[in-house]
Amino acid sequence: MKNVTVGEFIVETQNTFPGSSGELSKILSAIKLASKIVSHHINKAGLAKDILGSAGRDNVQGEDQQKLDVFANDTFINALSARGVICGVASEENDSYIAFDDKVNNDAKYVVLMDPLDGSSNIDVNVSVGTIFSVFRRISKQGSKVELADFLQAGDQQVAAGYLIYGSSTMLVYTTGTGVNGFTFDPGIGVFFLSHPDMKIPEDGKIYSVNEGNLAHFKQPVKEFIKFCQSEDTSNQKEPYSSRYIGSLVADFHRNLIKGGIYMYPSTKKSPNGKLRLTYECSPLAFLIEQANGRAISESGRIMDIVPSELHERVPYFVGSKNMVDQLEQMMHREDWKFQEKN
Ligand code: P6P
Repeated sequence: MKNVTVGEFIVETQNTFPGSSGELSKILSAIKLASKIVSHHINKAGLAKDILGSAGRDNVQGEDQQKLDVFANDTFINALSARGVICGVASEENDSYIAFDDKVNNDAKYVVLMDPLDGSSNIDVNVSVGTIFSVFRRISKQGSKVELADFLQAGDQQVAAGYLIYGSSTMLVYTTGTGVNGFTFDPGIGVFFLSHPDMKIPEDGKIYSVNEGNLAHFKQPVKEFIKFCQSEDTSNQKEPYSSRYIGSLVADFHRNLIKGGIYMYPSTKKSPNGKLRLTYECSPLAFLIEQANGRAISESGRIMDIVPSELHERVPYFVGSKNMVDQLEQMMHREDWKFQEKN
């Protein structure tokens, strides 16, 4: 499919999405619209001082909310509430979920969870940032107000997931469960074109992404795996892997998806359950990576099997090339290093 826009692609693949009357296209058109607005503001952030820096308050994570975080959050929420296909949204920036409690939206079948601007502290230093989103079919009664349970479903119940990366170009990468496709935004005509059809992560990789400043606090299997990544073994033609970590999950994830590699955010002393949030960071990226023949695990097993206990639950996170995640998982299960079961 040459020069296919994401809109044309959705129509051509609509039958893969559980929902007949174009719900996916309406959900993704809301996301597309919001992402174009956010991308435009990010790209001029260096010029317009009024949207740089802190919004002067903390979010539910206790993290200093950047002005663009707030702007991105509002932009995506407004776009998603305007099409009558979403009955509620949960966001990293909001303590609780937001119910779109009106007749039209209460009749909607889907909910969206999102991190509207992950890695936003990197904007001031011009590092790529991203938006991560996850779509579930509601489990509460259609026609009623959305409920918390709609947002606390295991990752393998997702019907769609994806991310925007606002980098040297803006890209939309998403899945509806039949593979992963990437679309690059052409700002000249305001359209996303299919640029990365049927994305698959290489089974092996030679890149590991982790904040090695926390090494002292990692559990033994993680330390051993990192030591393996750094090792040289001429008899097995093993050379040291490259360490690539830019402190922006979507950017690290996107590079590893294309080149192969593993991203790790293990439990640390400061973040005993890891730093990343299960519902709107780890689960959607886990759906994508499994659709691209990769793997995503926590210290207690497959990410997509975990049923969230609360919206902002954090989990240790290891995601990327199948063989690299397999190797780390084998190390985790060695008897002498049995991880303490999550209590
Ligand atoms: P650290 C950004 O705040 C983020 O959530 C991810 O995008 C990124 O990978 C990670 O945290 C960086 O965390 O503790 O290494 O600075």
